Amino acid sequence: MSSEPPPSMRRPRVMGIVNATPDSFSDGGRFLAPEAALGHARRLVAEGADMVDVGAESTRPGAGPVSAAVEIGRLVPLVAALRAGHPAVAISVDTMKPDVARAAVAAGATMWNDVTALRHAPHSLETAAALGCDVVLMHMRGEPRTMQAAPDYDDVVGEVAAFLAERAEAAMAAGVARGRIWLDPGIGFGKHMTRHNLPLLAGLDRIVGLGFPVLLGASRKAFIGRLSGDAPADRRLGGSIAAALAGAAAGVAAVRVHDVFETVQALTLDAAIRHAAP
Ligand code: HH2
Repeated sequence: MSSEPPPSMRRPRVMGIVNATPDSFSDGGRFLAPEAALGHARRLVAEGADMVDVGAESTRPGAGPVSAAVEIGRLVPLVAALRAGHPAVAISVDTMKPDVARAAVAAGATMWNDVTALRHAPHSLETAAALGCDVVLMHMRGEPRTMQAAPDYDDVVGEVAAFLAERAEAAMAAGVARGRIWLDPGIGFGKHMTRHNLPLLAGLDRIVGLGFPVLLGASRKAFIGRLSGDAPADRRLGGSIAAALAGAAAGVAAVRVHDVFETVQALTLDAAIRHAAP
């Protein structure tokens, strides 16, 4: 008998977040020390993470920039140790710098998660093609420092979808294999808390309809706090799970989350209930 679950039991993969940064919005400073970051990554794998996303530069609005050398110094030992201990886990590196992506892939990362959709450096596109790893192209309006200054759209879902389709074309034209490309609507990146993030979550099926695997990152983001009495980042688990379930209903391929155990549980139950439907 095949161990592959039936289609109705399939759930999005869960990507656990490891921020080796002093200033990330929900866990800044907790995992900056190399042992703390590695311990956290191992815990996420033990809790059921299918993928781990490691980052060393916060994209929080107003966060300070980090040099490539500092990012590489934080990420490479972490990726190498994680790869050595967990040969099967997918390791994603959250960076906008091609030199950092190259060093992380050499150390064992399998995915480049770029919040600028390969627009940050002139050689981003060709580096992604040369590395041959999976690549996440995320939508962002503006740049992290200024992106939350009055973002405006006529049709947020249509504009995000058009941007992602254009970036996928650009990546393929530069030599990135179609099968390596993931898309991400960039919840919270140059989006009004509720006027843009909520329609994007409601319209995820249109992003999925572009024909690439979609990654959704809504975990603990500010719009969840805004909708729940300004709850702080560590009290946004319920809303984060609601967003992950919306992603599952729309057919996203993976969700990027801080709370791996609880998200795996929710998505597994969701899939099991749909499978049991008479
Ligand atoms: N969100 C954050 C960072 N990277 N990458 C993708 N592909 N999608 C996202 O939604 C996304 C991302 C922001 O969250 P976090 O890593 O928790 O915080 P910070 O950027 O402050 O490190």
